[in-house]
Amino acid sequence: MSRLVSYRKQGPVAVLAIENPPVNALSPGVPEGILEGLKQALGDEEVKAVVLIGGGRTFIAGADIHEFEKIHAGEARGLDMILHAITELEQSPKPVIAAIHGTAFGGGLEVAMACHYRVAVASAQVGQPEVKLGIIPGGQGTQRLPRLAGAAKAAGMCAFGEPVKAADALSCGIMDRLIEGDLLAGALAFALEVSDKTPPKASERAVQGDPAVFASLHAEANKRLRGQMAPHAAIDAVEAATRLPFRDGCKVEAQLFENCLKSDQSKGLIHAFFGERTVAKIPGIGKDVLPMPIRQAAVIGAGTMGGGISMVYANAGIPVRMKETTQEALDHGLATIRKNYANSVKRGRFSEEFVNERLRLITPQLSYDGFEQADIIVEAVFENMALKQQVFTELDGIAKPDCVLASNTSTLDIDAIAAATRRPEWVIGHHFFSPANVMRLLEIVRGKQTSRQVIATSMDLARKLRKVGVLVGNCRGFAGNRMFAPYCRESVFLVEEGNAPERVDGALYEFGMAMGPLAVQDLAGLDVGWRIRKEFRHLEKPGVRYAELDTMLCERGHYGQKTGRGFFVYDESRKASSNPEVMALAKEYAAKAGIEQRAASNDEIIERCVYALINEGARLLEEGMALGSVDIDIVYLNGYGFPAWRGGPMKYADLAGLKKVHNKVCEFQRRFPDIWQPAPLLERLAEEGATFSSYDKSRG
Ligand code: 3H9
Repeated sequence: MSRLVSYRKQGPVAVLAIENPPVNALSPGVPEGILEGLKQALGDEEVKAVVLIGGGRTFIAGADIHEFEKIHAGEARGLDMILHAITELEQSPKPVIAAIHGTAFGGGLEVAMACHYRVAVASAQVGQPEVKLGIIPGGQGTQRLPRLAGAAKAAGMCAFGEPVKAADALSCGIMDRLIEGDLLAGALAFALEVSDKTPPKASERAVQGDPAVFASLHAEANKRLRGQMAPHAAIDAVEAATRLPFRDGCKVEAQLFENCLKSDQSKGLIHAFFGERTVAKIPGIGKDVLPMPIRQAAVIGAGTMGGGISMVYANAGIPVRMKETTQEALDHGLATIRKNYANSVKRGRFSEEFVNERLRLITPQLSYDGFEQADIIVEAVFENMALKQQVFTELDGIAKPDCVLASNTSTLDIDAIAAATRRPEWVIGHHFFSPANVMRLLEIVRGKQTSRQVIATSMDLARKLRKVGVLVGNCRGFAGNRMFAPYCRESVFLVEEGNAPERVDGALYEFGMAMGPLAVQDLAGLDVGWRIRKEFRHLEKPGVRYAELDTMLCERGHYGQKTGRGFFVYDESRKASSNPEVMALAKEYAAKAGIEQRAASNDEIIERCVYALINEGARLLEEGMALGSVDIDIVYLNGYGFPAWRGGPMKYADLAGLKKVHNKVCEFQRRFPDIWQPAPLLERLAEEGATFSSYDKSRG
C-alpha cells in the first residue's frame, strides 16, 4: 500500500486515509494510493462501502501546486493519475463516501465530487480556488459541480474561488450530510445506511444554465479580477456543462485548463502563492528563536496611520492604548476610527457587535499611563527625525525592558532612531501602508542591532495581525518606497514631456496596476514628497534632472486629493477629472528646462515606469536590502497594487526576460544618461541568461 494512503477495514467498510501532511495535497503517490486502496476494497467481498478521509488537519487541499511549477519549468509531468483516480472512484460499484474536515479545495473537492456521497463536519469548507493560481479546475470540477450545486452557484465558485462553508454546501447540494461529533464514526454510520444502494454518479445528473447569469458573472469578473483570464475560462467551462454531455464538457475543461496553466498569469499567481509563504521564513532565524507573546500594545499618534494601526491591533483582539498630545487630535483620531468602523458595518464587513467589542479594546489617552505594561509600542508621529528621536528617548525611559519599540517611519533611518535609546536591539521598523486597517503589507525594517527575537516576534505578530510581513533592510525608503521613487519620477517625467496624466495613468492601469502612479501621488498628498524632497535637497546632484512638476503644483497649493487639485482635479466625491493647468505648466517648464516634448507610446510609458521599479529592485537585492526578489514582489503585490497575475515586478522581469529588460534600460540610459544606469545585478544576470528567481535560490 502507498505510504501516503492507508487502508484499513472497520467491519464491512474500507477506510482509505490520506496521510500527506501538511495539507494532504494530491502529490504523486496520493492518487496512486487511492487507486490501490479502492482496488483492494473492490476485491474484498466483505467490503460493502468505502470511506475516503484525510489524516491530520484536513481532507485534501487540492492538487500539489509544486507540480504546476514543474510543468512551468518544462518538466514533463502529468495530472493524469489524478484524473484516473477521479474516474475510478465514480465508477466504483461499491459506494464511496468522502468524509470531509478542514478543507476540500480544488482537486480535493473534485475527488470528493467523484465519490458518491459527501459528509462533513460543520467547520469544513469546500471550494474551487484554482483561479487564485491563474488556472481553472482541471479534475472535471467544472462539470460535476454544476450538476450538484446548479450552474450559477458553480460558476460563481469557480470564477471567484471563494470557499463555501459546510452548511452552505449542504443547502446547495454539494454535501449530503453534516456530521456532529466524530467524523469517521458518522461517515461509517452513513456508509452502512447507503451500502446496498446503487451508487449515484454526479456526472449523470442533468444541469441547466441561464445565459444571463453567465454574462453577469463575466461582467463581475471584469470588475473584481480585472485583466485575468482564468475567471472567464472557469465560467465558460461551467457554461459548457449546461449544453454538452459530461464527456464533451470535460474536453472543453481540459482545453481551457491547459491554456490557463501555460499562461504567464498562472506563473505569476503561483509565484505569489508560494512567495507569500516564503517571505515568512527568515534565513538564520529558525524555530529555536521563539517569538514573544504580544498581549498589550500601545500606539503613539492618532492620525491617519496611528488610528489605522490601533484598529489593526483591536481587530486582532489585542488591547491597544492610543496616545495623542492634544484632546482635539485625540477626539479627531477617535472620530475617524468610529467612522471607518461604521463604514465597515454599512458594507457588511463587520457586525455592530464586533465593532463595539473592538472599540472597547482601544483606550484613547493623552498620557503615557499604562505604557509600561505594553509588550509593543508603535510610534506613528509626524515623519521628522528629531521628533521621532525625542519620542524614542521618552519611550526608553517608560517601556518595560522586554518591550518591542517599533517605528512606523516610511523613509527615515531606523538606526538613527534606535540610537536615541539605550536598547537599539529592541528597536525595529513596522512600516504599515495607508489605510493601515485595509492594506495587507507590513514592511518590517531590520536595524543594524535589532535582535533576532525582535524580528521573529515581528514576523509572528504580522501573521496575527493578518498582515503579510516582509523583512527588509534599513535604507532610505526601505524596499517599497525606495523603488517607488524612480517609478513615480518616470511618471512625472512623462507628463513633463507632454503626455497627459490620464494617458500615463491609463497605460499603467491597463497594465494592471490598481491605480496609476500620478493618481497615487495625488492620493498620498504631493506635499509629502515635497517635504521629503526639501529635507534631502542637499543630496541632489547638480546637472541631474529631477521631477519638478509635482513641486510646481505644491508651490501653487495643489497637494492632490486633500486640496481637490493635483495631477487631476477632484470633485466632492473624489472623482477625478483632468486638470488643464498641468499640461500648460508642463509645457512652460519643458521649454524653460530644454526638455523635449514628445508623445510616448503605451509601451514606453509602461517600460519606463515598470523597468525603473525593476532596476531599483535589482540594486536593493544586490545590497541585501531585500532577502530575495520574491520579497520585493510580495511587497509590491500587497502594498503598491501591482497586479498579482504578473507575479510582482521582479517575476514580471523574469517572465519578460532579463535580457530584454536590460537592453531597454541601456536604451533609456542612452536617452537619459544622468538618470538611468543599469543595476550591476541586472546586467550580470542578463548576461548569464539567468533570472532573479535563480538568484533567490540562495535567498538571504
Ligand atoms: C488544483 O487543485 C487543480 C486541480 O483542479 C487539478 C486536478 C487535476 N500544494 O497556507 P498554509 C503548503 S490547484 C502544495 O501556510 P494554512 C504551503 O505552501 C490547488 N503545497 O496553511 C505551506 O507550505 P510551507 C487548489 C501546498 O493552514 C503549507 O502547505 N488548492 C498546497 O494557513 C501550509 O500551508 C488550493 O489552491 C497545495 N495545494 O492554509 C489551496 N496547499 O509550510 C491552496 C498548501 O512549506 N492552499 N500548501 O510554507 C490553501 O489555500 C491553504 O494552504 C490552506 C491551508 C487553506 C489549505
